[in-house]
Amino acid sequence: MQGRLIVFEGVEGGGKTTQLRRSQQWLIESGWLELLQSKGCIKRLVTTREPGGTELGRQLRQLLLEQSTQDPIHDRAELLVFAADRAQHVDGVLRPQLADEALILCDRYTDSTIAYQGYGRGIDLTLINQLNQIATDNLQSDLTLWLDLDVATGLSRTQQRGTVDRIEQADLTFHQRVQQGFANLASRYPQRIVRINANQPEAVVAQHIQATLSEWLTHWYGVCLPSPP
Ligand code: Z5A
Repeated sequence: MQGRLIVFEGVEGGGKTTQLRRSQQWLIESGWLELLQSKGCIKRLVTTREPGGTELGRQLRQLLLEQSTQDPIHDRAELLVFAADRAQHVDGVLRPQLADEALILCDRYTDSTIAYQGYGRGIDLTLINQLNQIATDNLQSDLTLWLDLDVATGLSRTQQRGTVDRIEQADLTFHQRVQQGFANLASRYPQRIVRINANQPEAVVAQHIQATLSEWLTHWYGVCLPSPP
């Protein structure tokens, strides 16, 4: 059969990492993974992220997120480093895994570049779309879960962690433009982007994601979990 790429997107603190892990655990514990494997639909479940899904990417991630006051990264350089991380990730992880029938859960992908570097930094969107095409060789997500959270709530969550990275330090209006970017993308590409209301308790958000994943897995593979007795 065919591998699939599921991406988690949204502003910082939206719960992407939390929900990606919960989804991985749920796919295993609910029996979905076993069902999909036993029917020959997929071979394995893989989790990954951008930036930092490869060895090169881990080094690029460090450069992108650490704060250097002496030599700040300029906007176009930042865009190109994210693109380099993505090109390495697509060729080294995503395409080989999809070709080998993996179901992939990925923390951020191309929509982050449109939202952050396009809407946030103000770089031309046509240019970013071209660069995304080059970096991905036209590999799109099969499903993107947009965790839609109020920007101030997300930033206050990340500030509670104590450390704030270079991009998180940008002002509130930057993050509001990023949020608008995700909203515009969701209304432009409803066939692949599903909005998840992330302004809810973790377990409620997880239930919404699980319902969405069940629906899409059934649509892709023509199988569904038997209802509990
Ligand atoms: N970036 C870019 O600019 N361009 C690109 O092309 C790409 C990325 C690919 C990646 O850093 C940075 O790179 C990111 C975008 C930019 N910008 N920043 N900053 P990252 O991967 O380290 O950052 P992140 O993706 O924003 O992760 P995050 O800040 O950790 O957010 P999150 O993964 O969405 O949230 P979380 O870690 O799951 O949860 C955050 C906290 O909230 C944590 O304490 C949870 O326990 C708590 N939480 C989660 N859900 C809930 C609910 N429902 N209620 C209450 N509390 C919750």
